[in-house]
Amino acid sequence: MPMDEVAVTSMSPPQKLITTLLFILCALATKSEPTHAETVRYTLNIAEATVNLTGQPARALAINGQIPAPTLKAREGDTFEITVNNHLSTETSLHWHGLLLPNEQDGVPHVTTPPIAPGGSHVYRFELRQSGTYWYHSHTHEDLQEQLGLYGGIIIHPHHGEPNTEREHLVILSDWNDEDPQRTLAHLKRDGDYYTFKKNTVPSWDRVIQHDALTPRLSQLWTRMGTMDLSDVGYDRFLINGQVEAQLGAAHPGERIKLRLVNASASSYFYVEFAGGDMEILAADGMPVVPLHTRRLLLATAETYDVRVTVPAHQAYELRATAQDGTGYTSAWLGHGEKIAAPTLPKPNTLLTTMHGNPAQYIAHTTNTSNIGHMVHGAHTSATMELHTTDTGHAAHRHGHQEHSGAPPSTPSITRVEVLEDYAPLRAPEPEPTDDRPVREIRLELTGNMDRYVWSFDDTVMADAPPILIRRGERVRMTLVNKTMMHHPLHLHGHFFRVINGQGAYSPLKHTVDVKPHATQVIEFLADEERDWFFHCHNLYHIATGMARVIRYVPDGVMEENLEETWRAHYTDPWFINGLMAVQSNMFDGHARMAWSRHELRAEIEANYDSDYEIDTLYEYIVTPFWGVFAGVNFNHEPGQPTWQRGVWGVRYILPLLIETEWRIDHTGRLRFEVGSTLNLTRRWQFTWRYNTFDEYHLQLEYRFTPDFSLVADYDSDYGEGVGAQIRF
Ligand SMILES: [Cu+2]
Repeated sequence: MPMDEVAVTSMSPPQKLITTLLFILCALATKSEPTHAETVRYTLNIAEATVNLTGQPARALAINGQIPAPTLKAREGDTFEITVNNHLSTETSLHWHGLLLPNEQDGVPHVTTPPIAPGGSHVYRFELRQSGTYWYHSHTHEDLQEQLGLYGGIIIHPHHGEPNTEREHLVILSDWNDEDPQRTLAHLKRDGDYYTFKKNTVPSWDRVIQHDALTPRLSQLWTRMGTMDLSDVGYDRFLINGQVEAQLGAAHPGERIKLRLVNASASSYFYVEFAGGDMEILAADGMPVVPLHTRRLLLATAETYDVRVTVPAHQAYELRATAQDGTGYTSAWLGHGEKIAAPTLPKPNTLLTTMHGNPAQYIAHTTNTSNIGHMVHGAHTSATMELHTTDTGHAAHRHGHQEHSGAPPSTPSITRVEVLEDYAPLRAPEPEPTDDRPVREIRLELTGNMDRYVWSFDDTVMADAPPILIRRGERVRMTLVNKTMMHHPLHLHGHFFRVINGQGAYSPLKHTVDVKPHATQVIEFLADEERDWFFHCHNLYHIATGMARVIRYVPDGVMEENLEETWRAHYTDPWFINGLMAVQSNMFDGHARMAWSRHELRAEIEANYDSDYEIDTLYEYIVTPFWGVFAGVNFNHEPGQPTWQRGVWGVRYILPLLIETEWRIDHTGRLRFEVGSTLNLTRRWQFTWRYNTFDEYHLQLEYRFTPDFSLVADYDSDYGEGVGAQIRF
């Protein structure tokens, strides 16, 4: 009972005496009871910072000068009182990821909590209703603040039970680019495959042939899905606790150490492995699970796991987090002495992935740790089972549990998995009590337009979609159907949900769920809160382009109109301008595109140096990722002739094999059909062809020095052959 809440109003003298005695008793009880709830205060100053993680100084954002931000620690039942001062020149916010709290404390600007203005402050105050490992981060996505360093850990110790005497470490994983994240988003908006050049994963035909991947590649192209994509961004560095390589401290042989793993990356998944042997998983997203041993654990963005490791000997053991896309890793060392490294994982080959497959790149890769595997938890190896598939449907089938059954499965059958990369073996220690709540079914498709880099639910960005309506007292069952070739880490604010994973009433509680490419994942939560809550993909570049929704409790969750208008303006897909300019010996070619959500304005000019030119200015409405309708004006000029101006209308459609087609008609009734595509011959060589029914054609060979600059050679039916240079912007 917090003292400051004891209100003494007008009372008689005996009442006053009794109240005073109670007050003293209460105060004495406070002294003798060390676990009494307290108010835990922090002051967090958000400001610009400079980091040097690559040898070059780069702009970052920090809290109290730290990246990660200070770890917030308290006990369950305590009250956090956190003063946040914004020293930036832009708005900011902080969200307490995974914490159950009153709606207005949740920290989503323009949805639950007002943004903190430049120079402004905000005091968050809420009681801690849970224990475990959580984290906090900026929820201001417009300038992608989380990518720049605004994240930190939260550790809440349980109120009851034995205090943990084991040594423990917080391990915060993140990803880093020196490039400003707004540039990164602009690059992705220009070309969703932009960073495949940097990562050397261009799905080029030389690699297809080299990897004998013709069938899967043709299948990918036929379904127009492109290649599986394990991450959109090519990062410079991956970090543990803000460092490329971290030292966690001393460790003694036989000592059991608890590691609180937090994936605070903007858009990276990590495989985590300990060189000293298995990890024992104790909790997922802060909630305890039946202990499960594993060699390697896949951590989706925004998830947390508590694991326990046992130190084999007087040596330094690596805890390695390898980015899922295989482009790098970060290490933390436990103990001192001879260094024992964790294995290097092979780079995944996404070319070999088809729509219903998985790269399976890490299957049974246990080589150089097998010699120490027996030292740790050897008793469990008899129950070892390999989890190869990433398809949760397969997993459920394999375990034979009923998906939605309230009946507890007989016995937990899995105590160890080699690689934990789906949720099937995770099991809550206590069954969920049965109830007869009404069930609300919600089906959401996870959608994206990789060509234009727009991410969404049901092909609609948040700004264009109504809130998802639920009622207090319901059981909400969300069926999440991933229609894309990417993983999406979906996060629900203010609630825990059950990940329906085949464990029946023992389905684990989480706040973030990875939905794998082309997989379906069901989650269920009890609607016991009020007002509006955010539900979104935790890939920062996906939320920034619209992959989010408001989940609204009705009727008491109705928000004021002006607040709703605010979030509509802030949670849309922002517009970007991009294009190219090619200066060649025979012609000039320029394209500019301004694109946002389902809309696109385009201007295209082709000209020679003899005042012969053609200009298209068009507006296109994108109906689905595969087709759009457009209208505009075409200008055509030839020397000695008057300039033609024609109104044009048409349809653009992408055929299987990613062949682009366009039907257009002008106001004089002339119909034109055009077809063309671009082929990546190698990482650097590209070939583009285009032909239309006016017998015009264009062939271009391009050599890319960077994704921005190339040399080109072409032949055009109107302008002849030429060579030149091309820049993209
Ligand atoms: Cu996503």
